[in-house]
Parts: sequence; structure tokens; C-alpha cells
Amino acid sequence: MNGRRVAWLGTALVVAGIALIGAGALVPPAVGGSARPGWAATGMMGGGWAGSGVMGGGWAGPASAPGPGQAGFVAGTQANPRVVQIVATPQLRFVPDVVTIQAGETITFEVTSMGPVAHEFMVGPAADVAADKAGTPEIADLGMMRTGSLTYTFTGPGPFSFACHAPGHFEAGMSGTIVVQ
Ligand SMILES: [Cu+2]
Repeated sequence: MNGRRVAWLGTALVVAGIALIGAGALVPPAVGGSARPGWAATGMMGGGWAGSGVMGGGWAGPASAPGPGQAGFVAGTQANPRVVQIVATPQLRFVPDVVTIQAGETITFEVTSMGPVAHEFMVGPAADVAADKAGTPEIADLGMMRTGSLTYTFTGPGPFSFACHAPGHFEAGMSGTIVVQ
């Protein structure tokens, strides 16, 4: 093999390498596009939300007021609670399942039961929520496709959590965490 031929081969390898990098760059969007199997599985919602145009091409979850650390954050007060929207899914999950608050904030949770399963939404001290303790604030009956709201003031350092105590749901993992900043 002469020097000229080696040089040509080197160029060809570089071109092939660039082509492979280019192909690799196409992979992440493809993965991202399939990263919401849960939403696709709800079926009945997919077309409606995407078609509303408000959310753009894909639905990333419920829209809430900015939280701590996000631009535009305003701490919720009893006179003016901060709204946090949560979806309860047929897969027995809350979306989101982690809500970050500032200590002492008053939050109005707007919880929507999306799909053909009824849920509950209880929020408060984590031990009370886990035990389904009587008197712990809750939206007791969230029928399918219904939205209910509950306003709660997070006094003290916590820990706080939220959960659904419809039969079997909490045991299946239907709970979420309040992170106090
Ligand atoms: Cu539930």
C-alpha cells in the first residue's frame, strides 16, 4: 500500500466516523419521543391534549405555578395560595410525585383523576398520611375525570407526603413526597 492510498483510506475513515456521529445524534430525540409510555397508555387523553395546542407537541405533565428555584416563583400564602396541579393516573401514580415547597407555604392542590379509575388525595404529615389517619386533610372521592382541590398550609419542617387510599392504591405505590426547601 503506498502513501497516497493510506491517506485516502484515512480520509474515508474520517468521513465514515462523521457519518456515525451524525447518526448517533439522531438517536436521543427518538428515545425522547418514546419516553412517555405511561401517557400513551392512557390512550383517551393523548389526542385531546396534544390537539389543544396549548401544550405544544407533547404533554409534559400538569401546568403549575413556578416552584422554589424556578423563575417567577411566588411563595403561597393563606391569602394567596400557590396552585400545584397533580394528575392521578390509571396506573396508580401521581404526576408529579414530588412537589417542592418553601417552608410555611400554603398550597392549593388541584388534583385530576385522569382515566377510568377513582382516586383519593390525602396530604399532611407523612406518618398520618401513611396510616390513613382520620382527620388528615383529603379529597375523599375523586371520580374518574374529576378535578378536586384542597388547600393546605405546611407548618413546620415535615416530613410531609401525599397519598391515595382508594383500596389497594397506596399499597401499589400511589403516594408522593413533599420536599421542604
Ligand atoms: Cu388512587
